[in-house]
Amino acid sequence: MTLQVEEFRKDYERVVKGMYGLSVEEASPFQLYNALGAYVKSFAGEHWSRTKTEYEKKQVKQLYYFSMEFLPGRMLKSNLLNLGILDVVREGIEDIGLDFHSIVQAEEDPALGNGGLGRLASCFMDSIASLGIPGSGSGIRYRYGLFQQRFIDGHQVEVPDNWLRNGNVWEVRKENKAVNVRFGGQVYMAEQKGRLIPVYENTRTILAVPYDTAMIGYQNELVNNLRLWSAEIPPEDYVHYSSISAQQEVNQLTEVLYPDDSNYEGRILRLRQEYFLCSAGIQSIVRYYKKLQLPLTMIAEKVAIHINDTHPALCIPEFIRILIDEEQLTWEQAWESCKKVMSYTNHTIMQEAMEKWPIEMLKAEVPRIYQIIEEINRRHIEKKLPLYGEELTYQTAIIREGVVNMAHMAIIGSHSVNGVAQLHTTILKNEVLKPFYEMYPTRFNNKTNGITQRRWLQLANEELTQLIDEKIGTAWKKKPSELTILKGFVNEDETLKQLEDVKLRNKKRFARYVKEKMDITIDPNAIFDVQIKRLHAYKRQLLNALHIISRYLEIKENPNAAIQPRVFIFGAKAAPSYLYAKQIIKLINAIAELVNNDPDVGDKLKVVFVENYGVTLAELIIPAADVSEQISLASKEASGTSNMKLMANGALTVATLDGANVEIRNYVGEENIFLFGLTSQEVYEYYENGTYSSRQIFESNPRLIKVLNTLIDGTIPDIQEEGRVIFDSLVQYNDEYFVLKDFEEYISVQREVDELYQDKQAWYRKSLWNIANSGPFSADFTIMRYADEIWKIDSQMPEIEL
Ligand code: 26M
Repeated sequence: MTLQVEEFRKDYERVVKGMYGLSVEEASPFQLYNALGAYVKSFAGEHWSRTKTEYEKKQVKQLYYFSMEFLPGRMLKSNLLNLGILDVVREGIEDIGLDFHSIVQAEEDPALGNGGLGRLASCFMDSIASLGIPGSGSGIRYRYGLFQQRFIDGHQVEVPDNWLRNGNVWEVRKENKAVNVRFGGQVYMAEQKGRLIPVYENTRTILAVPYDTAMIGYQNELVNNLRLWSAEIPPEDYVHYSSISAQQEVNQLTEVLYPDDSNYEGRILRLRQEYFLCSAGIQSIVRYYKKLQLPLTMIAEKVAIHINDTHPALCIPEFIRILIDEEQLTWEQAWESCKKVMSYTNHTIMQEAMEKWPIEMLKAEVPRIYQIIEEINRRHIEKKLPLYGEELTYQTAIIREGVVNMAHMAIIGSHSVNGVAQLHTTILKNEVLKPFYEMYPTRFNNKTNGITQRRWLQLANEELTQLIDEKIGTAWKKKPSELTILKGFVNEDETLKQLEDVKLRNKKRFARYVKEKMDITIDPNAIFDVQIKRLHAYKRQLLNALHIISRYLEIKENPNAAIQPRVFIFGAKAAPSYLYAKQIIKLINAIAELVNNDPDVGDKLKVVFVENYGVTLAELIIPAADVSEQISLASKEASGTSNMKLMANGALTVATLDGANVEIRNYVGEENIFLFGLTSQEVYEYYENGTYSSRQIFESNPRLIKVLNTLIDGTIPDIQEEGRVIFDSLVQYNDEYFVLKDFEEYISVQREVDELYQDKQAWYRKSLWNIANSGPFSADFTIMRYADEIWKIDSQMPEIEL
């Protein structure tokens, strides 16, 4: 069925009139957006219901991807693209005389995630639908998303993100699919008909209401589901909710996303959120499975549950609870099914991010779940002790020193544990999870992350997409491996020039944004150097900042020297409670203030720290990037995904050998990436022999002395406190992330970047080479491997070939 422009126009005008009683000329951009959204939803509705019916009729095995975070970005354009009607709709809108762009911009960007992990979940949802894999997402419908970031005097200030203020056209409330989730109280076991069943007292019941959003496959007529749960007071239970405080507790539950992606704090509300998602999600899965009229002992043949980091790891005991308490399976039956059904992805080796819940908290909030965890732990120890001895067994215990170690539970209760890049998986096996690897060697596997080129190339960079189409045709859109055909063009001057033109136009577009929003003028002919990711010490935005200071000092010392102009672009939110990260934001903003207003500097150096970085801004920045900063301390960044997005858009990578930078290096070759810094092995060696002395490096490097002194000598305005704290962290407290150690090599590799940029042809040859090698980082590949090797789920599109 192909949509005609004329037909669309008529339909759309009717929808606008029907919804608002207005003509398209009278309607506001938001109204026009909302009406278009409603139109798109009804357009997809047919496929949505057909997909669901098909899955049910064929009784296909289904995946449930549990994640506390999803970061889908604006959905209008991606839905239009995937439905194959983007061009027709855009043309129709413009024929009417409306501005398509302003309609697109009227959509809120749902920030229901912190960063990499949440965005990965959304890339995966797009790939799962596009590959025809029966699968749905399971998450929380936070009333407020990740805070919006403002800068006041260069300091981060957080503003609540009221994203649902004007409603959400994509969601469908499914009140009839609501389930009850029980919290608190006491539980004891009583005998009934020869079985032990739990008896609950004084529990509070909260209603979990699902809101479904269509996950539309790429031009394949397939529509999956993203189910987000919202907490409500159960209507029949008003007696328990007469007090204001009881009502508030319910409303609080799904009120706001926890904004910390690096530092775990054992907050009771967070625990409730996690259990709420797990219980609602698992109940809904079991209810669906029972509709199929198959024995519960065979559930693993129809259901795969994936837990995105440990945040939804309570799926494991909740699954056991439902099967034994409510469905009367034996422990052994439930446990065997559980392991077959569950799989787990680890996203971090940072110790401070590991979830460990105090026993007392679990007992108080989810007493029955705690009993089950105890039993899992008891059986684990009982079974492994004779096989592995005390030390190893103790190291793998779920319950230890008063806390429940969620990663341990996730590994023991599932059949697959995967890391998110080769190096990360190796470190998990050999260091962080070594005892588990000894115990369960076959459970461990790698699934290097990926990105969806649909959003990050086709939608974000239409001009590059068009250029690629002209060169190699359009098959790469369904078969990302075909991007390698571009390798045949690296010696074609015309192609390189066209690539340069595309990049320049994208840079101009971003420059307009910067001018309008920040009133900073940046020269599109300068190198656009981009670091976009959450602010964290291990990601070393500070190293980038020190490089900028170093360049600034060079310019000041020698104002007339010819130097390659560069614009340093940052986008980063800091967790509200992460003081050091906020101090680095203030530092970078202060450097920007200094540098951008110094007449000696002019266009040679500019610093732009965009406010409120998120998916929408990423879509604007990434196509405009020349340089991709991937400079985490080796071993610390599990994978990174902005590295892949930037590469696919033709940026050259400045990188340590960390996370998926290793795979990027392997594909593009050493000559097409700027590597520097310690290797992860060297980092581990320093840990072992404890010989790192940042002070020694500082004192023996005159450039470092000059650069670091600007933090404390008043050169940089208004950073008395921050400058001192940061200086001390580097010199006094031995520089936890080896910034000083890697500084000199970083500076020198950046000089190579400048040199290469003098030769545009050489530069764009490498740029095109990077684009040509970005195919393997398609999330479609990643998901194929998850589906084949972990979930054992087939695509509904047998002909598919990537
Ligand atoms: C934990 C407990 C309480 C509150 C919040 C959290 C929490 C939330 C998000 C902890 C970690 C969170 O995210 C971590 C994350 O984004 N990790 C990144 O995952 C990406 C996808 O695999 C990788 O590419 C990044 O390297 C990794 O840092």
